Amino acid sequence: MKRITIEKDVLKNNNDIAKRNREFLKNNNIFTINLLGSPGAGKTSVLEKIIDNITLNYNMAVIEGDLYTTKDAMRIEKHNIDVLQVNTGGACHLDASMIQKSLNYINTQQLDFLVIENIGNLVCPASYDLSEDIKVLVTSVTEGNDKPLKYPSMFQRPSVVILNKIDMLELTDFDKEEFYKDIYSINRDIKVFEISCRSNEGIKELSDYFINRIKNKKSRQY
Ligand SMILES: Nc1nc2c(ncn2[C@@H]2O[C@H](COP(=O)(O)OP(=O)(O)O)[C@@H](O)[C@H]2O)c(=O)[nH]1
Ligand SMILES: [Mg+2]
Repeated sequence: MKRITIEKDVLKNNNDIAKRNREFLKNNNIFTINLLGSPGAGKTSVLEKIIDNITLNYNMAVIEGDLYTTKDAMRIEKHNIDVLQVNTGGACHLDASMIQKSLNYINTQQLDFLVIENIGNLVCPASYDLSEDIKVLVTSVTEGNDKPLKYPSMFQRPSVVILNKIDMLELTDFDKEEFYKDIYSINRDIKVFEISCRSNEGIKELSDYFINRIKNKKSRQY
């Protein structure tokens, strides 16, 4: 029987490019996150909330992944930071070669913090290394607390989970106890921030966390 394993080859190629990007980002001390989550979880809203806190002292840029539109990039642009829209034309995730190209269009000279908002999807983006320092997953109470066990690879790899729309908790049957039990059963070291982009709960703590990570990267303590 003839057989080829395409996914492995694709991922190896991706990892090779990601390695080169990572070297560049490391040499320039740019703390980079890969922001993941389902459509509507609040990825762009979280960015809109933290940008002002971060840019008080640091330079930030955003790569916005989307299938076809520039809607998210237009939201970020209003905050006067460097933003680049990457349209995948239907592909369900970003890959390292897209980031490699994007880096040519971003002013990386004085850049401290790079956010890559991935395509909204709880499956494919988990496998692709985009040369980030950490993966950050945004999930929200309106999605239900069963997502960690239903999409374990999405919860296994991130260092940080943002539980968004906490303002809606009372309106849903979201079971926090079960959620925490499930995510820690998948990833014991995961850090969780409960936030609301509506009431601003937890936004300061989340911003401070990123600021600390930016500082550590600059002093090369990772
Ligand atoms: N009630 C509530 N709505 C939110 C919150 N965060 C985002 N939303 C809404 O959720 C929808 C999707 O948000 P968006 O940031 O576009 O999600 P993305 O697709 O993950 O980037 C928008 O209508 C937001 O206004 C929140 O904390 N509370
Ligand atoms: Mg978005």
